[in-house]
Amino acid sequence: MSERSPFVATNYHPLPVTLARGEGSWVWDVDGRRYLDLLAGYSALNFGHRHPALIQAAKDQLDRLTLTSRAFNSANLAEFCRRLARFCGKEVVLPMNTGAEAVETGIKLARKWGYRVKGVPDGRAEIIVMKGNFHGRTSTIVSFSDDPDARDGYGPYMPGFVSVPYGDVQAVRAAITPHTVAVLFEPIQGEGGVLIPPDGFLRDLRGVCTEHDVLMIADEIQSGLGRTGLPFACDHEDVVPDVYLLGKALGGGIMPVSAVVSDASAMQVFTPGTHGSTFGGNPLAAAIGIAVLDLLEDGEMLENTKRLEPVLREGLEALPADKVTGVRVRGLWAGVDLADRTGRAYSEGLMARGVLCKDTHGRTVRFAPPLTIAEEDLRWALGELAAELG
Ligand code: IF1
Repeated sequence: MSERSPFVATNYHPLPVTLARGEGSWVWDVDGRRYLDLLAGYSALNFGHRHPALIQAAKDQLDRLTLTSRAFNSANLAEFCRRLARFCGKEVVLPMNTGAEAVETGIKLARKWGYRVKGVPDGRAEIIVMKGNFHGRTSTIVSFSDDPDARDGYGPYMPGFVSVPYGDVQAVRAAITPHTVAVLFEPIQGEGGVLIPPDGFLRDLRGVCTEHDVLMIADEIQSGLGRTGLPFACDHEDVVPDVYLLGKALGGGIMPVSAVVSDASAMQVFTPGTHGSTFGGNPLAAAIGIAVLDLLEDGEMLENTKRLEPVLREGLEALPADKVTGVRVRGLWAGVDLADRTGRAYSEGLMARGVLCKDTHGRTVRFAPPLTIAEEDLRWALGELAAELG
């Protein structure tokens, strides 16, 4: 039961598996076969499938109120924003839905801040981005992608972005002009293959942004909310960006919930009517978001991630050296470069063994299990990874 349907648009090429049920780190296909989910919805399922506390929070809210629109206040929006701001060490939260919307909101914030606060001449704002980035699929965002699949055929492209090599702070410095309003970056590049920048990059970038009065905008949509064993990937260098972009796991794997989080000095550029969303910050999203923050603040999730990181690393580093040319691990997030096959072929082989993961860019495969994964399940999967390499 895995045929393609002619009714489903062909913008994806999924593995030939059709899932019907999930619980924790495991999913079942329509024939009842069980798989360990080592992709976890690209980190949207950081707490696993149907975490009981998240499902309960959603069910309770479904029985009260689901949507108000922002034309009216809802009881738990303020609480969600207060909790998320505190979690981020920031002052103000602007809720949206998808990651791409959070990125778009960050771009709008940076431009308007540039014109209204920094004094950049209207229409001239520049934003520095990194080569190999992935920030979403809108026509503006793909304008500064260098992945031909994501970008080609969608012009005319949005101007105002300057791209520099990832992890190269000198290149950032050289690209800054009086019109630069922001640097938008992923603290770890997910689609790039879980690329970790050189030590000190985040700290140096923080310094450059402060020195030149440029907003440091961290896209923590995939890297944040526990994936790396700390609340944010920026925490690994004790760096606090000016703006956090959050999504994926914020919705608990139940629905899209994203947010832009910053201090009031930047966020105040948004006045009534200048930005918004029908669904952003809706009561159901807020209830789930609060339950997600409860889980993150409880600490158990981060503990499990830190405890299992060495298990994942040692398991991947023990894979045969003639079959694996690169291994990158941070928290429960890994990219593995293969010598003799594509990531796709390897993912298909692993699927047949009951392990689900996803390729990226040809010979790379990435793993991002739920942060709740049991050690024995992870160890079993690592055995299958090795066996599949032969
Ligand atoms: C697809 C990748 C992952 C993201 C970062 C913003 C967004 C994403 C750092 C946009 C989204 C996705 C979306 C999904 C595949 C995927 C992905 F391979 F493309 F890079 F996760 F690794 N910033 N990532 O990673 O968030 O609007 O989707 O909610 O587009 O096929 P979104």
